Amino acid sequence: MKLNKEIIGNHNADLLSKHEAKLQFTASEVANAEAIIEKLMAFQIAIPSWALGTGGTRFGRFPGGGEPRSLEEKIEDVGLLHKLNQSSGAISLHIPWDIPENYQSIKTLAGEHGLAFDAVNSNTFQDQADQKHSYKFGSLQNVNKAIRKQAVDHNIEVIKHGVGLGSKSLTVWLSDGSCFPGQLNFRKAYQNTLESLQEIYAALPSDWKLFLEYKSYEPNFYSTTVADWGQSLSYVQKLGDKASTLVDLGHHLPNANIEQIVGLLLMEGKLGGFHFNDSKYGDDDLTAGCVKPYQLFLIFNELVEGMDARGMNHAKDLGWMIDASHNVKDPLEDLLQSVEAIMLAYAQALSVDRKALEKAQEENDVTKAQEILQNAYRTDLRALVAEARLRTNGALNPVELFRATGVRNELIKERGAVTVATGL
Ligand code: LRH
Ligand code: MN
Repeated sequence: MKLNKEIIGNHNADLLSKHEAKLQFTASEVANAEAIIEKLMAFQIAIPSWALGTGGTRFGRFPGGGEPRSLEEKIEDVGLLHKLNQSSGAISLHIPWDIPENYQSIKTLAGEHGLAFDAVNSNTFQDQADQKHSYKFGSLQNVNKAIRKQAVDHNIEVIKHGVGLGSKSLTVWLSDGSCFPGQLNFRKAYQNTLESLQEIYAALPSDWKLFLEYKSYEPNFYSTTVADWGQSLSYVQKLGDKASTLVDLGHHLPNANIEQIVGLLLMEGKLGGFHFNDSKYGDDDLTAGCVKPYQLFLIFNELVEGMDARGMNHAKDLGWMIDASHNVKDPLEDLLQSVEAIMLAYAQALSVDRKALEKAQEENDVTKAQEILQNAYRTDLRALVAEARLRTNGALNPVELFRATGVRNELIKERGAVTVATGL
């Protein structure tokens, strides 16, 4: 399905006058509109290869049709998202769901779509058909050394695939833990996991990073061996400079203050990246910003403040990735909305008057500090995000154009109504 420059150009021409009126008004509301647009144009968010099909739960899965049947078709779908919003310039693969058979042809295809390869993800939370040992009782934590070795070898295999594709980071999420009190010796599980991670760390190329993703529960429901930011930080501080913590927004216990966690991990120099999504209850993997948009803004507020305090490059120095699962929506529409919500939260955080906020904080002027943040959040900056797309030949309204061009119907004609994409 080729969405070409002409189709996007005609779409933008129809919306241009209304856009320019909104842009002019927004620019009058915000001191640094131009600088914000520049930052947005440089900001790229990686799309998870495992979220291009319909997700499901143990209670059911309702496939929508036209789903990608191969890694090549997944790259085409991410290429299509990137053509629409010019902010999805990378894909994050999950092994073995997306093993690249031929690195060169996959790299060439990704290049044709303007895509890079972000972090590669290992998978020691499922047993593969040809696997010698089961991960039923964990992988890197397992009491059985042969099972730990199998999991370490898998992660080293994943690094190899990443090197072949030009990726520069490995994300390790461990479902390891226990379901009942007494089942696990927490100290031994930690030691086994650390030793195993040290073997994986030793296999990292010199210019690579290792992201250790924590999660409070599921699939284990009593303890998780990398359960929260403190435990992840404890591991990555022992591993070394190439290791840092990955924050998946859905992996926290209810009411956790994620923006504070982000601020402190940045301060420690151990924040590696994100899996953006949203949730109301557990690891719901919903569209970013769809339930707690103010929290997403507050997270970016900590990111802008903390990254500027360390002189970090916003676009390059952290891993910006989505991790979502789509049970009732078109996966591509859902991902377009997630990118939009993330770009908007970033734009709002960039519009915060940092000097005024710092002054209010130093004077304990709580109301003033709150007013500064809430004004930024309550100022509609969608025209700046749209302008960044327009200047990079993206669509002014990606979801509207996706629908208007009937992309999903085209994909169903091309791929069939009952196709299942590998992933969750
Ligand atoms: C675990 C997780 C992890 C992935 C998986 C697909 O919940 O967030 O990042 O490996 O989802
Ligand atoms: Mn995740």
